[in-house]
Amino acid sequence: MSNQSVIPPWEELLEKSKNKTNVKWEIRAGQTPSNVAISSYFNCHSYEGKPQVLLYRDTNAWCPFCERVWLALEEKQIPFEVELIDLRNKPKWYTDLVPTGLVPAVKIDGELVYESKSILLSLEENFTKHGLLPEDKQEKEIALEMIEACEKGNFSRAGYQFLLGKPLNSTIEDLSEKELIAELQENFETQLNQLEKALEKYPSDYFMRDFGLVDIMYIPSIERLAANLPTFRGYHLLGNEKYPLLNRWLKAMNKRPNYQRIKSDARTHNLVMKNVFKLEPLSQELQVMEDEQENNSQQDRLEAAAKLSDNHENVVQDILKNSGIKSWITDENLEQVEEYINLYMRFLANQLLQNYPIPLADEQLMKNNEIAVIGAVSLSYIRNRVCVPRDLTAGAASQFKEAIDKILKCLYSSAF
Ligand SMILES: N[C@@H](CCC(=O)N[C@@H](CS)C(=O)NCC(=O)O)C(=O)O
Repeated sequence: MSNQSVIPPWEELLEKSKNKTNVKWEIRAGQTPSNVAISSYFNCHSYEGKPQVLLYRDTNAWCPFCERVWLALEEKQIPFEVELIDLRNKPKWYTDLVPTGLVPAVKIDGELVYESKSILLSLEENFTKHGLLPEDKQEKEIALEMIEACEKGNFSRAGYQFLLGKPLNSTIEDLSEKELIAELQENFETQLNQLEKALEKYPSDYFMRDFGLVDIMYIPSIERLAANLPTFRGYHLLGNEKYPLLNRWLKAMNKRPNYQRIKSDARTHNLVMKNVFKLEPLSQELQVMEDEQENNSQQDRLEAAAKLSDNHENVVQDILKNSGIKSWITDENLEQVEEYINLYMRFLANQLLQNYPIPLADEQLMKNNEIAVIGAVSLSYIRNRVCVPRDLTAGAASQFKEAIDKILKCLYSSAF
């Protein structure tokens, strides 16, 4: 094939992108997910021996409680290993180990700690560097009270009751659906007002004088509600003028590189709600308002290019197996189709790397209908499949989708 001149081989794509990206991951051949993020501590420090911390978290990285611990570990620059637990099929050794059977759990120097709040406090105790609690005694007391209040769950309970449109524990009888939603909205707004008041206390963007555990406790539920409420309830937290300090806080959180690295995106949160929790979106358009990504598009593109290059074998097999392509090809042309999928993935990795205004590929790839249809299906499939931050960080995923859209646009205008 003559495309070699236009699209570099995988080795070159990987070399060009991997060395320049700040994100590190581990490839897990034959497993799901096929790549997993590793402690960013390893990016900047050489480390010998076993890290002191082992984090048990959910396979998909959807768990809000795991997100707390993951963020704290990154903010405190603690090197850690990760063991993924499949929540739909929890291994017996895990339920034997952890009394609640829930994630997250950690081992710190071999000692088990579980429950996200206890883990956060235990990390503070064991790793004093990059402290996440105020040094001042009185302020520390206030922070601990706020952590307790968050742990009690009144805020997230009110948010999820409003999102789901039903009280979780009690029943409010004799109300029409409209009245019930109005009541649940009022409950939630009472909680939001309390957060707004709490954010007023210190002259900073955060709950306390500096970023810390209180912010870490709250961010996973607020991140999810900010994504889900517009889509499933038509209610916006982002940009809501009633909550300027909460919006300022979210902006400040989004500026933190460690948070950018571990957060999910609105699209993934909405897909989880729709597909796993079977919530009906208000419109076909799932994503109503995307939260802010810190603009670091070159780094994000490099991450996406590098992960795709490193993981291309798994990606190609995933497309072949799950995109539907297999149902309309024969055994005789399987190898050829696999080669084309591979080529389109290289085309995508190269586009991410080069950021061409008009994606550059061999004529055959763009203009031959039979070949282009393989590209269109493959690209559309992985565009919709990407799960944040399981497969890519939020910023990298948005660059990934942007590059795919550019290629698809060219494919449709030249081939079909
Ligand atoms: N209070 C716990 C809650 C942890 C939790 O509910 N984890 C969920 C995942 S989001 C879980 O492990 N679910 C599995 C199950 O219920 O069996 C904490 O803060 O760590």
